Amino acid sequence: MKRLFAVLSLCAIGLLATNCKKDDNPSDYIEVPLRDTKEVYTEDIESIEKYLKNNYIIENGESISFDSITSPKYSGQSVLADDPRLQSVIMGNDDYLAMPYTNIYNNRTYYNYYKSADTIKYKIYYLIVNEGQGNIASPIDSLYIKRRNYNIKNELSSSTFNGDFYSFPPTIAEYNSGKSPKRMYTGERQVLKFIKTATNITTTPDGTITYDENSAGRIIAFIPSGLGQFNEAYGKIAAYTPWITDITLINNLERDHDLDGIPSKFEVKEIKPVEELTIHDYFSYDTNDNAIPNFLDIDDDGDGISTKDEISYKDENGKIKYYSYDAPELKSCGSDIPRYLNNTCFPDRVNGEWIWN
Ligand SMILES: [Ca+2]
Ligand SMILES: [Ca+2]
Ligand SMILES: [Ca+2]
Repeated sequence: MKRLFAVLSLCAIGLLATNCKKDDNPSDYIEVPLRDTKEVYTEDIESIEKYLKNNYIIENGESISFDSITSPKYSGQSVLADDPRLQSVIMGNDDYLAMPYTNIYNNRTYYNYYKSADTIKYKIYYLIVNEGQGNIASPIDSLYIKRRNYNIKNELSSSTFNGDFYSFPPTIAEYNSGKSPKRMYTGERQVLKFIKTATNITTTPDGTITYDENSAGRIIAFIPSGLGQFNEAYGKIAAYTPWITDITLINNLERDHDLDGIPSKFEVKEIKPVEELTIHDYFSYDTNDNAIPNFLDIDDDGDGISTKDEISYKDENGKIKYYSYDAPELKSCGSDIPRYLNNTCFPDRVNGEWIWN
């Protein structure tokens, strides 16, 4: 990840000219020059294609592993490259880093976000083991998955046998709770659009998730390091090497990332009835052009009145309630644009309360 968001590091901001090395203090962090993204990708895709010609999949019910044709166990099985399920797709690097922070003056949480500078078009080979029968998850849903990752020597690097919960980006609620949800690499997240969640998902009081076992989508993908760890080794996956991921998608959870009362799925540029929404549809939708996309922005039109206040009203008992994002009441300024997206439509403040005329 370091490469993708180098702009964040002290190195990139202040010390680039000296390659982050300060001679007066030998304990200072020394940044190793990163390798060229394109050069690494060329190597990675070559390794993946070679891997696919020289390895085979072993499927034994739920259990899946990989082995080489040079292994003593090999007995003529077809290699992955000849598996009729093998497909490929070209993908950009759609990684984003969204970092919430709390403004000490008003104690509110805001986000900064950074987009990857990588422009390479990556080829991802993948194999759908099970399409799944539940939902297609949106790119910003939180996900409950099982995952096993391998290096291209078929060594298991990490495994979430019982499933794990991942958020992208982390929500304000998660941030405030002090928990840091796990984050999937972009290459893994992007291939999940090819499969669906499970059905009949229930959570028992002790937090165990149950679902119809055969209904969960499962995909295996062969991912170049540029869409993942790149220069940082983890587990048995070395820096600058591709990896194999075997993901079972169990559940998706829609979020309200900025807690402004509007579910993130409605804070998006356009509804594309045929095509699935992409991550860019969310991150590029920024009504007030303040470099914070609406789904992460607590004041979407930038008029100084938070979206949550703009959609609120008092019921007959004086209790504060909230209109739905598309309620006709929000078109109170005679425009079709709801008032939380219209910076020319704002209320008067009378005795500490917002009064809409
Ligand atoms: Ca929201
Ligand atoms: Ca918002
Ligand atoms: Ca506003």
